[in-house]
Amino acid sequence: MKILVTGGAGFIGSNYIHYILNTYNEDSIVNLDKLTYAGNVENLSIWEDDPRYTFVKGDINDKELVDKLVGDVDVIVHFAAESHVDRSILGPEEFVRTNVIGTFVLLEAARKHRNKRFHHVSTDEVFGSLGETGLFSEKTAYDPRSPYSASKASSDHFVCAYFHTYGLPITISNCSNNYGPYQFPEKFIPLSVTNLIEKKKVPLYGEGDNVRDWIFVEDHVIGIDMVVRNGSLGETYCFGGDAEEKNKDVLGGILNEMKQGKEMVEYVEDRKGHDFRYAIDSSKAKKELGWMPKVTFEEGLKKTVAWYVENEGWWQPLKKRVIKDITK
Ligand code: NAD
Ligand code: TDX
Repeated sequence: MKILVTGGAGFIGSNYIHYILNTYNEDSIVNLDKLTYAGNVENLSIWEDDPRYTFVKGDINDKELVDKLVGDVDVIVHFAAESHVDRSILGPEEFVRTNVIGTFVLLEAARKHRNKRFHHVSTDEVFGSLGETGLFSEKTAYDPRSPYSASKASSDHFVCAYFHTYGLPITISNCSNNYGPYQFPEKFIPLSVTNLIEKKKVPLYGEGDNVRDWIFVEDHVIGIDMVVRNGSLGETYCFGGDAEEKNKDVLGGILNEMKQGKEMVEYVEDRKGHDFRYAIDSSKAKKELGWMPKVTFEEGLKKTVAWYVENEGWWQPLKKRVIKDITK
């Protein structure tokens, strides 16, 4: 299979490319990435000389480039997006441009090239916010509440529309909060770990009572691969880690792992429109694809803390990039 990966220099895309190239000798990958602040081509430097891997620096909004690349592959696995909720609150425009229009550009190219197989990587945030009980599933109605989730919901709808209207062979996956190696240190877990390494306090929004369902990134990429190979066309699959945690307990676990005390927590103003709880019912993926999350939250958190401790040379320059970006 020749796969066009978009956004492969980001967190989940990098992990996906490592997994595919390590698992399947016969597959090759073209990685199209704009290298925004969140993209890091060095994540994949071990594949530079491998003939199965090609990197193309470019924008998914560049119609001519996208047309050329799509024409030359069997499958498109679409990760590229603006992905940080806080940034979408500060400036939503880029989220519309990349997440909505960029997805549309890719869909048009897939349609033009005689309906190329298209997998769209999406999020559980499109379903909105849960109260204390209940779970999101493939049947949950969309109810996005942040500019980020609204842009992802919009892209999901376009992908579905191309299946119903043009018969484009699509699948969609909606996943809960990922964590693990190569996650940009603006997201909660890597921000917490790297701040603590730097002996800085960790900002905890509101009372820290919001709940997320944490999935180790490798479990997510295995799920995506199963959908790409064996998923039913036109279908959505939800993936979650079966690991619901309050933010304050996640931070408690990190402090414990890093042998630091509660004085390192700084309670700060809450995020605007902060979704209270996300939790996923993955039974469809388990039943139809034989998928299961393998890494427990305790194991995954240990591995993640160890990875950031060992890879300071990876995240230090990225943290400087964020500070420059936000203060410019
Ligand atoms: P990320 O921010 O780490 O990476 C995004 C990548 O896309 C970067 O390499 C960036 O350079 C690239 N990109 C951005 N705009 C582009 C453009 N216009 N053209 C080409 N490349 C562009 O994001 P991530 O956390 O790896 O998320 C990947 C996908 O998974 C996103 O679609 C996101 O919505 C989805 N998702 C993420 C999570 C999560 O917890 N991180 C959970 C569920 C779904
Ligand atoms: O400094 C922080 N302090 C804090 O308390 C940050 C950055 C976050 N938080 C809270 C907000 C959330 O309740 O931690 C929780 C997780 O925050 P993020 O890491 O920003 O993730 P979230 O907003 O839940 O969205 C993530 O999961 C779904 C990804 O960023 C999305 O791309 C994905 O779609």
